[in-house]
Amino acid sequence: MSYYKIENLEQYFKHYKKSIREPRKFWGKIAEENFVWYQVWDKVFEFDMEESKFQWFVNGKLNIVKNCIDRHLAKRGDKPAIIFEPNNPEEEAQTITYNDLYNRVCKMANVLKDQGVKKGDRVCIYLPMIPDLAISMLACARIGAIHSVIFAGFSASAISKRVNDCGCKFVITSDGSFRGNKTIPLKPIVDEALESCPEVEKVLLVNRTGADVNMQEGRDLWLAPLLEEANSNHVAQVMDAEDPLFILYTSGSTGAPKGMVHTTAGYMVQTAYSFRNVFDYKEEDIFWCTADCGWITGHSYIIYGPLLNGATTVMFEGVPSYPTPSRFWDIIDKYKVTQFYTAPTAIRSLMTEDYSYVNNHDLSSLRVIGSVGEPINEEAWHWYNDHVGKKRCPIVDTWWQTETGSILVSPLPFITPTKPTYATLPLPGIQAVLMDEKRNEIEDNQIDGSLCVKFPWPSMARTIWGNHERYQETYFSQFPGKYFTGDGALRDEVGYYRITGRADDVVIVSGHNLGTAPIEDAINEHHAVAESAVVGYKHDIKGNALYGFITLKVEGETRDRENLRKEINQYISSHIGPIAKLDKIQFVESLPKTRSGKIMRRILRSISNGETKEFGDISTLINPEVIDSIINGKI
Ligand code: 6R9
Repeated sequence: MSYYKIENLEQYFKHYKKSIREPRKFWGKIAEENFVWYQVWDKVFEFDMEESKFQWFVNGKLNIVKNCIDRHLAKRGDKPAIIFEPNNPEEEAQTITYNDLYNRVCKMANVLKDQGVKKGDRVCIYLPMIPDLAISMLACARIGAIHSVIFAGFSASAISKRVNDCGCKFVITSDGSFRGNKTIPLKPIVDEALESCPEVEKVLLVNRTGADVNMQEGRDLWLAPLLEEANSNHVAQVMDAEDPLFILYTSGSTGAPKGMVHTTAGYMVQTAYSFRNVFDYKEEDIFWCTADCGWITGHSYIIYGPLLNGATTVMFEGVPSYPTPSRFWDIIDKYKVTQFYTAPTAIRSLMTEDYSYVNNHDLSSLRVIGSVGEPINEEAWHWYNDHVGKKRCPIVDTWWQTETGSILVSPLPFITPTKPTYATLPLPGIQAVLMDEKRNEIEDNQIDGSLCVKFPWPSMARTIWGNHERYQETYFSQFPGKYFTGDGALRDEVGYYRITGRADDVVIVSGHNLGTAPIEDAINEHHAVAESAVVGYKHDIKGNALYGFITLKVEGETRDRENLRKEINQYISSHIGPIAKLDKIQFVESLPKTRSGKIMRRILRSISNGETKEFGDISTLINPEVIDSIINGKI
C-alpha cells in the first residue's frame, strides 16, 4: 500500500492514524517510494526535545534538484516545467520544458561554481518573478549552496540586514523589474544595500528591463555572457539529508527578522507529499500559485512541490490589476489552469471590482482553488466559491507558516467536506493540538486555544540562522515539548480547525476572549465595507476595548458615517454578540499591509493605544505612508 496519495475520507483517517502510531514507517515509506537517494537513511528521525534539535532521514544522501529535474527527464523531458507569464501580456510568454530547465539550471550551477560559490555558501537572490529566479534557486541547491531569497520589493536596509545576518558573499539580482505599469530599478537598491555589506564579493546580474546600471569593477558581472559560455551538464552535489537547503527571513513580532533554516530531505519529502494531496495533483494539470518566490509559499508551491511531482507550474511576473482587474482570469483561461492558489487579500481586492471581469472568462479548466496567508473571511470565501470556483471547485483553505515549510492543516479536495473559514483537518503526520492558558491540552471541541503541534514533522524549520536560542525561545518555550505556532484557533464539533489569527490578535474584553478574525468577518459582510482590521486598546473599565479600522467600497464613501458605524455594530451584534461591538470605528483610506499581503495589526494596535512614535521594524510594510494618514485621521 502506498501512503503518497489519499483517495478518500476513510483512507485519510487510516493514513492519519498510521502516521501517528508509526511515524517512522509512514514517512519512511513515502520517502523511499517517491524520491531518488544516493544513499538511504539510517533512521527516519531523531529528536532531542530539550535542545529543540530535530533530524529527519538521518545520514540519507540526496540532491533535491536531481529529484526536481533529472529523474523526470526520461519520461517528461518535453513536458513544460515552468510556464512564464510576463508582466506585460503583449510580451511573449515562455515555456520551459524539463529538458530546458535541466540545461539552464546546469549552466547556472556551473557559472556559480566558476565564480567561487561552494557548498554551504549563502547566496542572496533578489530578483523579480522571472525564470532566472527559479533557475538561481535550483542552481544553488544543485551545487549545495544555501539560497536566501529576498522579495524584490524590500528596501536597501532590509537587504543589508538579511545579507549580513547570514553572511552572504554572493548576490544574484537584475537591473530592474516590471510590475504593472511601473519599471522599478533594482540594481541601485542593491548598490545602496551593499555599501554596508563588506563581505559581498560578487554580484551577478540578470538583464530584465535594460535600464542603465553602474557596474562595480571586480564585483559586478552580467550573467548572460557567462551562461552562454557555460557547460549545460552538471553532476548534482551529494548532500546530507540535514544540510541546509535555504534560509528564508520572516518577521517576528519584535526584533530583527528571523532567518528560518530549512534542510534538504525532510523539506523535500513533505512539500512533495502535501502538494500531491492538497491540490489533488494529476499528471496533465497546470498548476498556478500567484505568490512570489520571495515568500515560503513561492518556495514550496511554485518551485519545489510542483517540480518534485513533475508538474507544470505557472510563474507570473505581474500584478492582479494590470492591465485590467481581469488579469488572473485571463491567465487561467489562457493556460487552462487546473489549480489556482492565491491569498485572501487578492480575493478581497478583486471582489470589489465589477463582476463582469471574472464572469466573462472561461474558468471551466479549474478543478481546485486554494487560499493561504490569512484567515479568509466568510464573504471572500463565498465570492471565491461562487465566482471563481463556480461552486464546482473545492476551496482548500491551507494553514501553514514559513516555519512549517509545508501545508499542515487543509481540506483535501473532493475528500474533506469544506466549511467556510475553516482550514479543517491536519494532514497526516501533523499532531495539531489546542492549549489553554494553563498550558493544558484542550480535549474538548467547540473551544478555542493556542494552536500547537506536539510531534515534529519532516519539513519543519530546524533553527534560526545563527540564533538557536531564539528558535527555542520563540517556538518551544511557551508550551514545553510542543511547537507553538503563535496562532489562535477554534476547533468545532467535528474537530475542524478555524484559525482565528495570531494569538496576539486575541483581545480580552471584559474577561471575554475575542479573536479578531470573526469580528472582521462580520464587519466585512456589510456591503459598504471593503476591508477591516480590529485591534484591542487599553480601556479603564473593560480592560481592553475594540477599535476597528475600516476601508470602504466606492458606494460606501457617500454614506453617512454615523449611520454606518451603527449598522456595522449591529452586524457584529447579530453575528457574534453585543460583547464584540466596537468602541471606536475609524474609516481609513487603506490598511497597513506587509508585502505578502498581511494586515500589520501591530501598528494599528500601537495607534489605537495612542503610541505613535515608535513602530519597531516596519521594513516589511508595503505602504508605510498610510501610518501618518491613519494617525492624523479623525475617528
Ligand atoms: C504560508 C504563510 C504565517 C501566518 C500564520 C497565520 C497566517 C497562513 C493561513 C493563515 C489563517 C490560513 N496564515 N495561512 N491564517 N488561515 N489559511 O503565509 O506563511 O508568511 O510565514 O505566515 O499566516 O497567522 O501563522 P507566513
